[in-house]
Amino acid sequence: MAHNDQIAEASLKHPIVPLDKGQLYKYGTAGFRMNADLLEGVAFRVGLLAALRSRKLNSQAIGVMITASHNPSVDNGVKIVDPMGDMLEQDWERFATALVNAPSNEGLVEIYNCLATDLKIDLKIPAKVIYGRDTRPSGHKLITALASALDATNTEHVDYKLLTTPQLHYLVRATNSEGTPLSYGKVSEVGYYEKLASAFVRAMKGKKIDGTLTVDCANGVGGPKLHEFLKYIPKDKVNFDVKVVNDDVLRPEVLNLDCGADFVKTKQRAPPNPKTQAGARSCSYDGDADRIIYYWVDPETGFFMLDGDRISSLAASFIGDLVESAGLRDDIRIGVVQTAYANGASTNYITQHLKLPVTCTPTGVKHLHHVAQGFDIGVYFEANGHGTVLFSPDALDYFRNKAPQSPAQKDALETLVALGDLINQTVGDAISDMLLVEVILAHKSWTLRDWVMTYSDLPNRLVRVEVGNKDLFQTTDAERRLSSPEGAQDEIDNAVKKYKDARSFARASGTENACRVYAEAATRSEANELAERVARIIERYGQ
Ligand code: G16
Repeated sequence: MAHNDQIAEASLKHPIVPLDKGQLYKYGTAGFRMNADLLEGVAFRVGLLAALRSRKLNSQAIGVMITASHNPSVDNGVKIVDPMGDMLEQDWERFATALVNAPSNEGLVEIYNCLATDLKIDLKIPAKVIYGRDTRPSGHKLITALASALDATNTEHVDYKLLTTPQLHYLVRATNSEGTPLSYGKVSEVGYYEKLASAFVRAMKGKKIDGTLTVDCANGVGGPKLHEFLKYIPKDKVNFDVKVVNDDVLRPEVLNLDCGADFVKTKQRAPPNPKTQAGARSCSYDGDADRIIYYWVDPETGFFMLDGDRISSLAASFIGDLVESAGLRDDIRIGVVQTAYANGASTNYITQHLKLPVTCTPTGVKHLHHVAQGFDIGVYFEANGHGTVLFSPDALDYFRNKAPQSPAQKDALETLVALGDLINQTVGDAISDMLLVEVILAHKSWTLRDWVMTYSDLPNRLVRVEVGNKDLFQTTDAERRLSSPEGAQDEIDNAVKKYKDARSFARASGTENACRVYAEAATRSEANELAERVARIIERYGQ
């Protein structure tokens, strides 16, 4: 069989580290993610799978992103991107797991060949893999391991070096659609900036942005990339005043440290450094710039946060109005996708006020994306700020080709077309989502305070709980209930009953070695108390 000796030889240089207590490596919420010291062999083996996947899909380019996103800098991660720029097809996650957990070199070659035979993959046809990494120093070593697997399998590969995660997703789709009628844009980082900048200008339609936006880049790759992107906005067309903070990528230890979207969302406060000026319109990205949270500190009432649920309802409402103005309400089906973390008030607002259907999926944009694809316009956001809006090719065609009956209709159709280019269609993208929010606020002449006024969030609290073995915790009902360990869900139910308008659930994180507990209740103190109670239950069952 092809490549056997090369794989065996190269694999010796990038060995897999056995995990404690016979545990297995798992393809989690966003690929393999853990302490970077454990990942060299994983990156090599993911390279083998990416090559197989490319050959299975008639030599289309597959992406591999090296990032641990919101995790601390000692961690890293490896995830695979499918040809349209979406996440690896879920069926293939178990193949990735099988390859990565192969116990020996011989076992690895055997599983590789078995997969090729079972999946009817012709190992002689060309394969292509493109990849990028965030700013973590461990990224170099992992890229070397990945490239070594690609060389061993005679796979063409392109190293795009430092990228945000959504930029790699863009490049994968652009590569595979190049020269076709569905071309997604130029196959380069510059192509990404040009596409967003041009769509931003068109979507703004001459509207003015009010004041400065402060962007906290979590000291991650979003910092240099945002600086770069801003150069592409024509100042004479849009006056977008951005102050970039927490953009230090030279000291790895400060990545995601007391800043960034995850910090703001979980701590429900602004990053302490630099001090957020009262009233300043602010947002935070995460370490690989695929999540965004808006906020401001009110001089009188304190901190206000506009998270993924808020962006979702803002986008759904604005796009719904445009569809209405374009006279397409009966032709275009809009749907919203959330997870169990969505604030109950946002779900009520979307279903009752916007009159749009809401679907709940398990955590992980890979789940939300899939459901959103079932609509003409699918709006999906996780509360943590990770999400996007998908326009079906038919909907985009419709917007482009419908003959407007009035100036208002023409305006709405043009804005919809521009949004189709502005919003990253492959995955949640902090830069693109930020531009979307800025466009909407400018069109509505809204401040963040106006945006907050649309509805009141139910007080909520998210707690991270360290447990001995997070795999004990299995869920059902889109992660809203625990199916094991036995008895844990009954105890959570009993705790919830003690509070008014309350809800709580627990699940194992797919990106960290911990469980997460979410609680919502009528008052802040009750939400805090309930979250602590449920956290104690999880601690006890997780020992
Ligand atoms: C990843 C996923 C998100 C998910 C988050 C947290 O985000 O892409 O969809 O919400 O992990 O997942 P978990 O609760 O399982 O740890 P990121 O930004 O870290 O890649």
